[in-house]
Amino acid sequence: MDLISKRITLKNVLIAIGATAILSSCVNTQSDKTYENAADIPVNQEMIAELTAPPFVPQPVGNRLAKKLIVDMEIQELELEMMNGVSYLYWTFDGTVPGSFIRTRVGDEIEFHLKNHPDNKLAHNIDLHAVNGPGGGAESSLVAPGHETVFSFKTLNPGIYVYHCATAPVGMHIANGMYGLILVEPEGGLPPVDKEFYIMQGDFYTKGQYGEPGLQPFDMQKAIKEDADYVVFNGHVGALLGDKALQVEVGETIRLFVGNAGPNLVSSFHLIGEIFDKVHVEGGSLINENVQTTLIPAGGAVMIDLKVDGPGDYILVDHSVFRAFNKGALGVIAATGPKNDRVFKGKIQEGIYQPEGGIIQKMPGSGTAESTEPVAALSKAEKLEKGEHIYARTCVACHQGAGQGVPDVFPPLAKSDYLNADIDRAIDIILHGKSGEITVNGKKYNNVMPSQSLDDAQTASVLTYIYNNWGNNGTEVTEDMVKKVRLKQ
Ligand code: HEC
Ligand SMILES: [Cu+2]
Repeated sequence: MDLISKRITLKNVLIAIGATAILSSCVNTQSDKTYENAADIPVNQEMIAELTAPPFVPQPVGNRLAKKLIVDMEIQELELEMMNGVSYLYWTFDGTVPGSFIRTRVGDEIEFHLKNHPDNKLAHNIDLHAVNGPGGGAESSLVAPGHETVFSFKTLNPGIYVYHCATAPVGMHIANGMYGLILVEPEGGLPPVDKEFYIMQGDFYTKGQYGEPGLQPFDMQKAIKEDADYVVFNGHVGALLGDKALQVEVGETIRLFVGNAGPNLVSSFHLIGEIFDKVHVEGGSLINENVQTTLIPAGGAVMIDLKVDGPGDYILVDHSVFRAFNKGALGVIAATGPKNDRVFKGKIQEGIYQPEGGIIQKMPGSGTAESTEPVAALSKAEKLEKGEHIYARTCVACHQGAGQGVPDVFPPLAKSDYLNADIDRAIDIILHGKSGEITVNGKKYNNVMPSQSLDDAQTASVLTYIYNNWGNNGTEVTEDMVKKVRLKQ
Protein backbone atom coordinates (compact mmCIF):
# COMPACT_ATOMS: atom_id res chain seq x y z
CA MET A 1 0.00 0.00 0.00
CA ASP A 2 2.65 2.36 1.10
CA LEU A 3 4.74 1.72 -1.89
CA ILE A 4 1.85 2.13 -4.31
CA SER A 5 0.67 5.36 -2.74
CA LYS A 6 4.24 6.65 -2.85
CA ARG A 7 4.46 5.76 -6.50
CA ILE A 8 1.21 7.55 -7.25
CA THR A 9 2.36 10.62 -5.44
CA LEU A 10 5.61 10.54 -7.26
CA LYS A 11 3.77 10.14 -10.58
CA ASN A 12 1.54 13.08 -9.74
CA VAL A 13 4.51 15.17 -8.88
CA LEU A 14 6.19 14.18 -12.13
CA ILE A 15 3.03 15.08 -14.07
CA ALA A 16 2.89 18.36 -12.24
CA ILE A 17 6.51 19.12 -13.04
CA GLY A 18 5.96 18.09 -16.67
CA ALA A 19 2.99 20.39 -16.98
CA THR A 20 4.91 23.33 -15.61
CA ALA A 21 7.74 22.56 -17.96
CA ILE A 22 5.36 22.48 -20.92
CA LEU A 23 3.70 25.68 -19.74
CA SER A 24 6.94 27.52 -19.28
CA SER A 25 8.27 26.33 -22.62
CA CYS A 26 5.07 27.67 -24.18
CA VAL A 27 5.72 31.02 -22.62
CA ASN A 28 9.25 30.95 -23.94
CA THR A 29 8.32 30.22 -27.54
CA GLN A 30 5.08 32.16 -27.92
CA SER A 31 6.04 35.29 -26.06
CA ASP A 32 8.98 37.60 -26.18
CA LYS A 33 7.96 39.38 -23.01
CA THR A 34 10.91 37.70 -21.39
CA TYR A 35 13.19 39.87 -23.56
CA GLU A 36 13.74 43.14 -21.85
CA ASN A 37 15.55 44.51 -24.83
CA ALA A 38 13.76 44.15 -28.18
CA ALA A 39 17.19 43.88 -29.80
CA ASP A 40 17.54 40.44 -28.12
CA ILE A 41 14.36 39.01 -29.68
CA PRO A 42 15.54 36.16 -31.90
CA VAL A 43 14.26 35.81 -35.45
CA ASN A 44 13.55 32.41 -36.92
CA GLN A 45 12.45 31.91 -40.52
CA GLU A 46 12.31 34.30 -43.41
CA MET A 47 9.19 35.87 -44.89
CA ILE A 48 8.45 38.11 -47.87
CA ALA A 49 6.58 41.19 -46.62
CA GLU A 50 3.11 41.79 -48.02
CA LEU A 51 3.06 45.37 -49.34
CA THR A 52 -0.12 47.28 -50.23
CA ALA A 53 -0.98 50.41 -52.17
CA PRO A 54 -3.09 53.06 -50.36
CA PRO A 55 -5.75 53.13 -48.98
CA PHE A 56 -5.25 49.48 -48.06
CA VAL A 57 -3.00 47.84 -45.49
CA PRO A 58 -1.51 44.32 -45.25
CA GLN A 59 -2.83 41.56 -42.96
CA PRO A 60 -2.29 42.17 -39.22
CA VAL A 61 0.76 40.42 -37.72
CA GLY A 62 -1.38 38.75 -35.04
CA ASN A 63 0.76 36.76 -32.62
CA ARG A 64 3.40 35.53 -35.08
CA LEU A 65 6.99 35.30 -33.93
CA ALA A 66 9.63 37.79 -35.00
CA LYS A 67 11.01 37.01 -38.45
CA LYS A 68 13.47 38.09 -41.02
CA LEU A 69 11.19 40.15 -43.25
CA ILE A 70 12.16 40.82 -46.87
CA VAL A 71 10.82 44.18 -48.14
CA ASP A 72 11.11 44.76 -51.85
CA MET A 73 10.42 48.26 -53.20
CA GLU A 74 10.89 49.95 -56.54
CA ILE A 75 11.29 53.68 -57.03
CA GLN A 76 9.34 54.98 -60.04
CA GLU A 77 9.24 58.51 -61.50
CA LEU A 78 5.80 58.79 -63.10
CA GLU A 79 3.54 61.38 -64.69
CA LEU A 80 0.15 60.98 -62.97
CA GLU A 81 -3.03 63.05 -62.53
CA MET A 82 -3.03 65.60 -59.69
CA MET A 83 -6.68 66.33 -60.41
CA ASN A 84 -8.93 66.24 -63.48
CA GLY A 85 -6.96 67.90 -66.27
CA VAL A 86 -3.85 68.58 -64.17
CA SER A 87 -0.84 66.27 -64.26
CA TYR A 88 2.37 66.19 -62.28
CA LEU A 89 5.66 64.31 -62.43
CA TYR A 90 5.55 62.29 -59.22
CA TRP A 91 8.51 60.50 -57.68
CA THR A 92 7.18 57.42 -55.90
CA PHE A 93 7.94 54.34 -53.86
CA ASP A 94 6.24 51.51 -55.83
CA GLY A 95 4.28 53.82 -58.16
CA THR A 96 1.79 55.24 -55.67
CA VAL A 97 1.58 58.30 -53.40
CA PRO A 98 1.97 57.49 -50.59
CA GLY A 99 4.19 54.46 -51.30
CA SER A 100 3.43 50.90 -50.23
CA PHE A 101 2.39 50.29 -46.63
CA ILE A 102 4.91 48.13 -44.71
CA ARG A 103 3.63 46.08 -41.74
CA THR A 104 6.05 44.59 -39.23
CA ARG A 105 6.25 43.63 -35.55
CA VAL A 106 8.72 44.49 -32.83
CA GLY A 107 11.83 42.34 -33.17
CA ASP A 108 11.55 41.74 -36.92
CA GLU A 109 14.77 42.00 -38.84
CA ILE A 110 13.98 43.91 -42.02
CA GLU A 111 16.08 43.17 -45.09
CA PHE A 112 15.23 46.15 -47.30
CA HIS A 113 15.75 45.82 -51.06
CA LEU A 114 15.49 49.23 -52.74
CA LYS A 115 15.48 49.27 -56.55
CA ASN A 116 15.70 52.42 -58.68
CA HIS A 117 14.00 51.83 -62.05
CA PRO A 118 16.41 52.27 -65.00
CA ASP A 119 14.05 54.80 -66.68
CA ASN A 120 14.35 57.16 -63.70
CA LYS A 121 16.47 60.31 -63.93
CA LEU A 122 17.72 60.65 -60.37
CA ALA A 123 19.34 58.88 -57.44
CA HIS A 124 17.09 58.35 -54.39
CA ASN A 125 17.22 56.71 -50.97
CA ILE A 126 14.96 55.96 -48.01
CA ASP A 127 14.89 57.26 -44.44
CA LEU A 128 12.53 55.20 -42.28
CA HIS A 129 11.58 56.80 -38.97
CA ALA A 130 11.24 53.27 -37.55
CA VAL A 131 15.01 52.75 -37.84
CA ASN A 132 17.47 53.20 -34.99
CA GLY A 133 20.59 54.11 -36.95
CA PRO A 134 22.25 56.97 -38.84
CA GLY A 135 19.98 58.70 -41.35
CA GLY A 136 17.22 56.16 -40.71
CA GLY A 137 18.85 54.08 -43.43
CA ALA A 138 19.32 56.98 -45.86
CA GLU A 139 23.09 56.70 -46.07
CA SER A 140 22.98 52.95 -46.57
CA SER A 141 20.28 53.05 -49.23
CA LEU A 142 21.33 55.69 -51.77
CA VAL A 143 20.67 54.09 -55.14
CA ALA A 144 21.25 55.28 -58.72
CA PRO A 145 18.83 54.55 -61.60
CA GLY A 146 19.18 50.94 -62.73
CA HIS A 147 20.66 49.81 -59.40
CA GLU A 148 19.49 48.01 -56.27
CA THR A 149 20.75 48.41 -52.68
CA VAL A 150 20.09 46.13 -49.74
CA PHE A 151 20.32 47.16 -46.11
CA SER A 152 19.04 45.69 -42.88
CA PHE A 153 17.67 46.88 -39.55
CA LYS A 154 15.77 45.54 -36.55
CA THR A 155 12.47 47.10 -35.40
CA LEU A 156 12.69 47.98 -31.72
CA ASN A 157 9.87 50.45 -30.99
CA PRO A 158 6.18 49.78 -31.66
CA GLY A 159 4.30 52.57 -33.46
CA ILE A 160 3.34 54.00 -36.84
CA TYR A 161 6.22 55.70 -38.64
CA VAL A 162 6.77 57.82 -41.73
CA TYR A 163 9.34 56.87 -44.34
CA HIS A 164 10.55 59.23 -47.05
CA CYS A 165 13.32 59.87 -49.52
CA ALA A 166 16.12 61.95 -48.01
CA THR A 167 18.19 62.72 -51.08
CA ALA A 168 19.16 66.39 -51.48
CA PRO A 169 17.22 68.60 -51.91
CA VAL A 170 15.21 66.59 -49.37
CA GLY A 171 12.21 68.92 -49.43
CA MET A 172 11.84 68.48 -53.16
CA HIS A 173 11.92 64.67 -53.01
CA ILE A 174 9.21 64.72 -50.34
CA ALA A 175 7.18 67.38 -52.16
CA ASN A 176 7.19 65.17 -55.26
CA GLY A 177 5.57 62.25 -53.42
CA MET A 178 8.38 60.12 -52.00
CA TYR A 179 6.88 59.01 -48.70
CA GLY A 180 4.80 56.35 -46.99
CA LEU A 181 4.13 54.59 -43.67
CA ILE A 182 5.67 51.63 -41.85
CA LEU A 183 3.78 50.06 -38.95
CA VAL A 184 5.62 48.27 -36.15
CA GLU A 185 3.07 46.26 -34.19
CA PRO A 186 3.68 45.45 -30.54
CA GLU A 187 4.20 41.91 -29.24
CA GLY A 188 0.96 40.00 -29.93
CA GLY A 189 -0.32 42.60 -32.42
CA LEU A 190 -2.72 45.53 -32.18
CA PRO A 191 -6.26 44.83 -30.96
CA PRO A 192 -8.18 43.48 -33.97
CA VAL A 193 -10.70 45.73 -35.78
CA ASP A 194 -13.12 45.18 -38.67
CA LYS A 195 -11.47 47.50 -41.21
CA GLU A 196 -8.19 49.35 -41.54
CA PHE A 197 -7.19 52.11 -43.98
CA TYR A 198 -4.06 53.98 -45.00
CA ILE A 199 -4.20 57.75 -45.55
CA MET A 200 -1.40 60.25 -45.97
CA GLN A 201 -1.56 64.01 -46.33
CA GLY A 202 0.93 65.95 -48.43
CA ASP A 203 1.34 69.51 -49.73
CA PHE A 204 2.27 70.22 -53.37
CA TYR A 205 3.79 73.29 -55.04
CA THR A 206 3.15 73.91 -58.74
CA LYS A 207 3.98 76.66 -61.24
CA GLY A 208 0.26 77.12 -61.97
CA GLN A 209 -2.46 77.89 -59.44
CA TYR A 210 -4.79 75.22 -58.07
CA GLY A 211 -6.68 73.70 -60.98
CA GLU A 212 -4.63 75.27 -63.77
CA PRO A 213 -4.67 72.56 -66.45
CA GLY A 214 -1.77 70.73 -68.07
CA LEU A 215 1.48 69.26 -66.78
CA GLN A 216 2.50 71.39 -63.81
CA PRO A 217 6.18 71.56 -62.83
CA PHE A 218 7.36 71.75 -59.20
CA ASP A 219 7.83 75.33 -57.93
CA MET A 220 10.79 75.64 -55.56
CA GLN A 221 10.07 79.28 -54.61
CA LYS A 222 6.52 78.49 -53.53
CA ALA A 223 7.82 75.47 -51.59
CA ILE A 224 10.33 77.64 -49.73
CA LYS A 225 7.58 80.16 -48.95
CA GLU A 226 5.36 77.27 -47.79
CA ASP A 227 2.67 78.57 -50.17
CA ALA A 228 0.98 75.31 -51.18
CA ASP A 229 -1.23 75.06 -54.26
CA TYR A 230 -2.49 71.61 -53.34
CA VAL A 231 -2.98 69.94 -49.96
CA VAL A 232 -4.28 66.45 -50.56
CA PHE A 233 -4.88 63.01 -49.08
CA ASN A 234 -3.18 60.13 -50.89
CA GLY A 235 -1.42 62.25 -53.48
CA HIS A 236 -4.29 63.46 -55.64
CA VAL A 237 -7.39 65.67 -55.40
CA GLY A 238 -10.31 63.28 -55.02
CA ALA A 239 -8.21 60.19 -54.16
CA LEU A 240 -10.76 59.35 -51.44
CA LEU A 241 -13.93 60.76 -53.03
CA GLY A 242 -16.75 59.41 -55.18
CA ASP A 243 -16.25 55.73 -56.01
CA LYS A 244 -12.91 55.88 -54.17
CA ALA A 245 -14.52 56.83 -50.84
CA LEU A 246 -13.64 54.46 -47.98
CA GLN A 247 -16.54 52.00 -47.65
CA VAL A 248 -17.65 50.89 -44.19
CA GLU A 249 -20.69 49.45 -42.43
CA VAL A 250 -22.44 51.21 -39.57
CA GLY A 251 -21.10 49.89 -36.26
CA GLU A 252 -17.89 48.36 -37.65
CA THR A 253 -14.70 49.12 -35.80
CA ILE A 254 -12.40 51.11 -38.06
CA ARG A 255 -8.73 51.93 -37.73
CA LEU A 256 -7.08 54.70 -39.73
CA PHE A 257 -3.33 54.92 -40.11
CA VAL A 258 -2.85 58.57 -41.01
CA GLY A 259 0.50 60.09 -41.86
CA ASN A 260 1.49 63.61 -42.79
CA ALA A 261 4.43 63.91 -45.17
CA GLY A 262 4.44 67.70 -45.26
CA PRO A 263 6.96 68.71 -46.55
CA ASN A 264 5.81 71.92 -44.83
CA LEU A 265 2.32 71.90 -43.39
CA VAL A 266 1.04 70.49 -40.12
CA SER A 267 -2.32 68.71 -40.38
CA SER A 268 -5.34 69.36 -38.15
CA PHE A 269 -6.90 66.04 -39.05
CA HIS A 270 -10.66 65.88 -38.52
CA LEU A 271 -13.64 63.72 -39.51
CA ILE A 272 -16.84 65.71 -39.97
CA GLY A 273 -19.68 64.03 -38.09
CA GLU A 274 -17.80 61.54 -35.90
CA ILE A 275 -15.50 61.55 -32.90
CA PHE A 276 -12.27 59.58 -32.76
CA ASP A 277 -12.71 57.01 -29.98
CA LYS A 278 -8.96 56.48 -29.58
CA VAL A 279 -5.91 58.21 -31.00
CA HIS A 280 -2.36 56.97 -30.62
CA VAL A 281 -0.95 60.46 -30.20
CA GLU A 282 1.92 61.12 -32.63
CA GLY A 283 1.78 57.42 -33.53
CA GLY A 284 3.34 56.37 -30.23
CA SER A 285 2.09 54.48 -27.18
CA LEU A 286 0.11 57.30 -25.57
CA ILE A 287 -3.61 56.86 -26.23
CA ASN A 288 -5.98 59.81 -26.08
CA GLU A 289 -9.72 59.21 -26.12
CA ASN A 290 -12.74 61.12 -27.48
CA VAL A 291 -10.78 63.38 -29.79
CA GLN A 292 -12.38 65.84 -32.26
CA THR A 293 -9.28 66.95 -34.19
CA THR A 294 -5.81 65.49 -33.93
CA LEU A 295 -2.62 67.29 -34.85
CA ILE A 296 -0.26 65.40 -37.15
CA PRO A 297 3.14 67.02 -37.49
CA ALA A 298 4.97 67.03 -40.81
CA GLY A 299 6.95 63.79 -40.73
CA GLY A 300 4.56 62.27 -38.18
CA ALA A 301 1.62 59.87 -38.08
CA VAL A 302 -1.27 58.74 -35.89
CA MET A 303 -3.41 55.65 -35.42
CA ILE A 304 -7.11 56.37 -34.98
CA ASP A 305 -9.83 53.95 -33.84
CA LEU A 306 -13.43 54.92 -34.50
CA LYS A 307 -16.89 53.64 -35.27
CA VAL A 308 -19.58 55.36 -37.29
CA ASP A 309 -22.98 55.34 -35.63
CA GLY A 310 -25.25 55.92 -38.61
CA PRO A 311 -25.32 55.72 -42.41
CA GLY A 312 -24.07 58.58 -44.59
CA ASP A 313 -20.96 60.35 -45.79
CA TYR A 314 -18.39 61.40 -43.19
CA ILE A 315 -15.89 63.89 -44.56
CA LEU A 316 -12.18 63.76 -43.78
CA VAL A 317 -10.54 67.19 -43.78
CA ASP A 318 -7.55 69.12 -42.69
CA HIS A 319 -9.46 71.53 -40.42
CA SER A 320 -7.19 74.35 -41.58
CA VAL A 321 -10.23 74.39 -43.71
CA PHE A 322 -9.34 76.46 -46.77
CA ARG A 323 -7.01 73.55 -47.52
CA ALA A 324 -10.04 71.27 -47.57
CA PHE A 325 -12.37 73.31 -49.75
CA ASN A 326 -9.83 75.17 -51.88
CA LYS A 327 -6.73 72.98 -52.07
CA GLY A 328 -8.05 69.42 -52.14
CA ALA A 329 -7.74 68.08 -48.56
CA LEU A 330 -11.06 66.22 -48.65
CA GLY A 331 -11.92 62.54 -48.34
CA VAL A 332 -15.04 60.55 -47.53
CA ILE A 333 -15.87 57.58 -45.32
CA ALA A 334 -19.12 56.26 -46.78
CA ALA A 335 -21.15 54.25 -44.26
CA THR A 336 -24.06 51.99 -45.12
CA GLY A 337 -26.37 50.28 -42.68
CA PRO A 338 -29.35 50.95 -40.44
CA LYS A 339 -30.17 54.34 -39.00
CA ASN A 340 -29.91 54.76 -35.28
CA ASP A 341 -32.43 57.38 -34.19
CA ARG A 342 -31.19 57.24 -30.63
CA VAL A 343 -27.86 58.71 -31.77
CA PHE A 344 -28.88 61.04 -34.60
CA LYS A 345 -32.37 61.98 -35.76
CA GLY A 346 -31.50 64.45 -38.50
CA LYS A 347 -33.70 67.45 -39.17
CA ILE A 348 -36.84 67.22 -37.06
CA GLN A 349 -38.69 70.30 -38.24
CA GLU A 350 -38.29 73.42 -40.28
CA GLY A 351 -40.57 76.42 -40.14
CA ILE A 352 -40.57 80.11 -40.84
CA TYR A 353 -38.78 82.26 -38.28
CA GLN A 354 -40.39 85.70 -37.99
CA PRO A 355 -39.24 87.45 -34.86
CA GLU A 356 -41.10 90.65 -35.73
CA GLY A 357 -44.47 89.02 -36.08
CA GLY A 358 -44.49 88.36 -39.78
CA ILE A 359 -43.82 91.80 -41.24
CA ILE A 360 -40.15 92.12 -42.06
CA GLN A 361 -39.07 95.41 -40.53
CA LYS A 362 -36.46 97.51 -42.23
CA MET A 363 -33.57 99.00 -40.34
CA PRO A 364 -33.66 102.79 -40.43
CA GLY A 365 -31.05 104.12 -42.81
CA SER A 366 -30.20 100.71 -44.20
CA GLY A 367 -30.66 102.08 -47.68
CA THR A 368 -33.64 99.89 -48.53
CA ALA A 369 -36.69 101.65 -49.90
CA GLU A 370 -39.22 102.44 -47.17
CA SER A 371 -42.12 102.70 -49.58
CA THR A 372 -44.38 99.74 -50.30
CA GLU A 373 -44.89 100.90 -53.87
CA PRO A 374 -43.51 98.54 -56.48
CA VAL A 375 -39.88 99.27 -57.25
CA ALA A 376 -38.85 99.60 -60.87
CA ALA A 377 -37.27 96.40 -62.21
CA LEU A 378 -33.48 96.49 -62.19
CA SER A 379 -31.65 97.07 -65.43
CA LYS A 380 -29.33 94.35 -66.71
CA ALA A 381 -26.28 96.42 -65.72
CA GLU A 382 -27.66 96.85 -62.19
CA LYS A 383 -28.35 93.13 -61.93
CA LEU A 384 -24.83 92.28 -63.07
CA GLU A 385 -23.34 94.54 -60.42
CA LYS A 386 -25.67 93.41 -57.64
CA GLY A 387 -25.30 89.80 -58.74
CA GLU A 388 -21.52 89.94 -58.50
CA HIS A 389 -21.78 91.04 -54.86
CA ILE A 390 -24.32 88.38 -53.98
CA TYR A 391 -22.19 85.74 -55.65
CA ALA A 392 -19.09 86.81 -53.74
CA ARG A 393 -21.05 86.80 -50.48
CA THR A 394 -23.05 83.60 -50.72
CA CYS A 395 -22.11 81.28 -53.58
CA VAL A 396 -18.34 81.59 -53.83
CA ALA A 397 -17.63 79.43 -50.77
CA CYS A 398 -18.83 76.36 -52.61
CA HIS A 399 -18.86 77.15 -56.33
CA GLN A 400 -15.50 79.01 -56.17
CA GLY A 401 -14.27 82.33 -57.53
CA ALA A 402 -14.50 81.60 -61.22
CA GLY A 403 -17.49 79.26 -60.91
CA GLN A 404 -15.23 76.27 -61.37
CA GLY A 405 -16.64 74.34 -58.37
CA VAL A 406 -14.75 71.69 -56.42
CA PRO A 407 -14.23 68.32 -58.12
CA ASP A 408 -16.69 65.66 -56.91
CA VAL A 409 -18.18 67.96 -54.28
CA PHE A 410 -19.54 71.24 -55.70
CA PRO A 411 -20.57 71.33 -59.38
CA PRO A 412 -19.21 74.07 -61.65
CA LEU A 413 -21.37 77.01 -62.72
CA ALA A 414 -18.84 77.95 -65.40
CA LYS A 415 -19.84 76.47 -68.79
CA SER A 416 -22.36 74.32 -66.93
CA ASP A 417 -24.53 72.35 -69.35
CA TYR A 418 -26.94 71.71 -66.48
CA LEU A 419 -27.31 75.43 -65.74
CA ASN A 420 -27.68 76.48 -69.38
CA ALA A 421 -30.21 73.76 -70.26
CA ASP A 422 -33.04 74.88 -67.95
CA ILE A 423 -33.47 78.37 -66.50
CA ASP A 424 -36.55 77.63 -64.38
CA ARG A 425 -34.74 74.70 -62.84
CA ALA A 426 -31.78 76.94 -61.94
CA ILE A 427 -34.15 79.47 -60.34
CA ASP A 428 -35.82 76.67 -58.42
CA ILE A 429 -32.44 75.50 -57.08
CA ILE A 430 -31.63 78.96 -55.71
CA LEU A 431 -35.06 79.28 -54.12
CA HIS A 432 -35.37 75.80 -52.66
CA GLY A 433 -31.92 74.24 -52.62
CA LYS A 434 -31.04 70.93 -54.21
CA SER A 435 -30.08 67.45 -53.16
CA GLY A 436 -29.77 64.07 -54.86
CA GLU A 437 -27.66 63.01 -57.82
CA ILE A 438 -27.20 65.40 -60.73
CA THR A 439 -24.83 65.28 -63.71
CA VAL A 440 -23.00 68.45 -64.68
CA ASN A 441 -20.68 68.42 -67.70
CA GLY A 442 -20.58 64.63 -67.64
CA LYS A 443 -19.61 64.36 -63.96
CA LYS A 444 -21.92 63.10 -61.23
CA TYR A 445 -22.53 65.07 -58.03
CA ASN A 446 -24.55 63.89 -55.07
CA ASN A 447 -24.47 66.49 -52.39
CA VAL A 448 -26.65 69.10 -50.74
CA MET A 449 -27.04 72.73 -51.69
CA PRO A 450 -28.93 74.60 -48.97
CA SER A 451 -31.77 76.90 -50.10
CA GLN A 452 -30.54 80.47 -50.42
CA SER A 453 -32.71 83.03 -48.69
CA LEU A 454 -32.66 85.56 -51.50
CA ASP A 455 -35.60 87.70 -52.66
CA ASP A 456 -36.75 87.80 -56.29
CA ALA A 457 -34.51 90.72 -57.27
CA GLN A 458 -31.46 89.14 -55.65
CA THR A 459 -32.16 85.77 -57.27
CA ALA A 460 -32.60 87.41 -60.68
CA SER A 461 -29.39 89.37 -60.18
CA VAL A 462 -27.15 86.53 -59.12
CA LEU A 463 -28.39 84.28 -61.91
CA THR A 464 -28.03 87.03 -64.52
CA TYR A 465 -24.47 87.53 -63.29
CA ILE A 466 -23.71 83.80 -63.59
CA TYR A 467 -25.42 83.40 -66.99
CA ASN A 468 -23.38 86.33 -68.33
CA ASN A 469 -19.98 85.10 -67.17
CA TRP A 470 -17.63 82.14 -67.51
CA GLY A 471 -18.81 80.96 -70.93
CA ASN A 472 -22.53 80.62 -70.05
CA ASN A 473 -25.40 81.41 -72.45
CA GLY A 474 -26.01 85.10 -71.62
CA THR A 475 -29.60 84.79 -70.29
CA GLU A 476 -31.01 87.81 -68.48
CA VAL A 477 -33.17 86.55 -65.63
CA THR A 478 -36.02 88.88 -64.61
CA GLU A 479 -37.83 89.18 -61.30
CA ASP A 480 -41.01 88.06 -63.07
CA MET A 481 -39.34 84.82 -64.11
CA VAL A 482 -38.34 84.21 -60.49
CA LYS A 483 -41.84 85.08 -59.24
CA LYS A 484 -43.39 82.54 -61.62
CA VAL A 485 -41.17 79.74 -60.36
CA ARG A 486 -41.84 80.76 -56.76
CA LEU A 487 -45.62 80.68 -57.35
CA LYS A 488 -45.49 77.25 -59.00
CA GLN A 489 -44.82 75.73 -55.59
C1 HEC B 1 -22.89 75.26 -49.22
C2 HEC B 1 -22.47 75.10 -50.57
C3 HEC B 1 -23.25 75.82 -51.67
C4 HEC B 1 -23.58 77.14 -51.75
C5 HEC B 1 -23.31 78.23 -50.71
C6 HEC B 1 -24.23 77.31 -53.01
N1 HEC B 1 -24.32 76.12 -53.68
FE1 HEC B 1 -25.10 75.80 -55.52
N2 HEC B 1 -24.78 73.82 -55.35
C7 HEC B 1 -24.16 73.22 -54.27
C8 HEC B 1 -24.21 71.80 -54.45
C9 HEC B 1 -23.62 70.77 -53.50
C10 HEC B 1 -24.89 71.56 -55.65
C11 HEC B 1 -25.24 70.18 -56.24
C12 HEC B 1 -26.43 69.63 -55.52
C13 HEC B 1 -26.70 68.15 -55.82
O1 HEC B 1 -25.73 67.38 -55.89
O2 HEC B 1 -27.88 67.80 -55.96
C14 HEC B 1 -25.20 72.86 -56.20
C15 HEC B 1 -25.84 73.05 -57.42
C16 HEC B 1 -26.08 74.29 -57.99
C17 HEC B 1 -26.60 74.50 -59.33
C18 HEC B 1 -26.97 73.46 -60.36
C19 HEC B 1 -25.76 72.69 -60.84
C20 HEC B 1 -24.83 73.46 -61.78
O3 HEC B 1 -23.61 73.35 -61.57
O4 HEC B 1 -25.28 74.14 -62.71
C21 HEC B 1 -26.68 75.86 -59.49
C22 HEC B 1 -27.19 76.60 -60.72
C23 HEC B 1 -26.23 76.48 -58.27
N3 HEC B 1 -25.87 75.49 -57.38
C24 HEC B 1 -26.18 77.84 -58.04
C25 HEC B 1 -25.82 78.44 -56.83
C26 HEC B 1 -25.87 79.85 -56.57
C27 HEC B 1 -26.28 80.90 -57.59
C28 HEC B 1 -25.47 80.04 -55.29
C29 HEC B 1 -25.40 81.35 -54.51
C30 HEC B 1 -26.60 82.14 -54.46
C31 HEC B 1 -25.16 78.74 -54.74
N4 HEC B 1 -25.38 77.79 -55.70
C32 HEC B 1 -24.71 78.53 -53.47
C33 HEC B 1 -23.58 73.85 -53.19
C34 HEC B 1 -23.72 75.19 -52.89
CU1 LIG C 1 14.15 60.79 -53.91
